[in-house]
Amino acid sequence: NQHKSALLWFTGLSGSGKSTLSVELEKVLFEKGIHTYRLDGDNVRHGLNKDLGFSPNDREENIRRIGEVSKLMVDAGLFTLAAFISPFREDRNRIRNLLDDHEFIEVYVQASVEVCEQRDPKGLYKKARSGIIKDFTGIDAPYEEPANPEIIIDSETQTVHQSVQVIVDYLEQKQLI
Ligand code: GGZ
Repeated sequence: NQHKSALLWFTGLSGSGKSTLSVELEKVLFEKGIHTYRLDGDNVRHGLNKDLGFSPNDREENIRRIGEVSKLMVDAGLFTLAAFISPFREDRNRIRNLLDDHEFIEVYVQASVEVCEQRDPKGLYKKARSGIIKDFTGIDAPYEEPANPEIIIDSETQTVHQSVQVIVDYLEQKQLI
């Protein structure tokens, strides 16, 4: 199966659906015989980046390291899926500049704070509201929307299945898969 390697970068608020979407997309890519690797908080913040918290500096360093690792993975020929809040536009653009044109695909998983807070799958918004967690993105820490993402997913109204299809269509149209 011929495919180019690329980095799909999912950005959005906690609870917007980044991880879910990347997991489901990975299944579809696997079925197509595409070699993928998925990076998210669960396999990065507990290992490589376990020294980092959620201050602006630590988030910047978190994203910087993940960008460098992602570049290595793309160089190794992997279709890499990275799902991180990555709240700062400049940090995301730095990763874009690390990669060749067409290798970096920014996927903005869009859902309002209100909707994410209603979902609150891990109860983190509740903790942020009550002050148990400080510097929580969307509550008392900023999120900068992408200015020109390759793909925008409306996770408030689209199903996961529909959203995966939007991404697959994009990749096929760009002849990346
Ligand atoms: C935002 C936090 C925070 C704070 C813990 N702010 O929904 P989750 O739980 O599973 O995903 C969130 C994850 C964010 O880690 P990232 O590495 O993606 O963040 S960043 O790109 O900004 O570096 C959330 C949990 O960690 N979490 N504290 N204060 N999210």
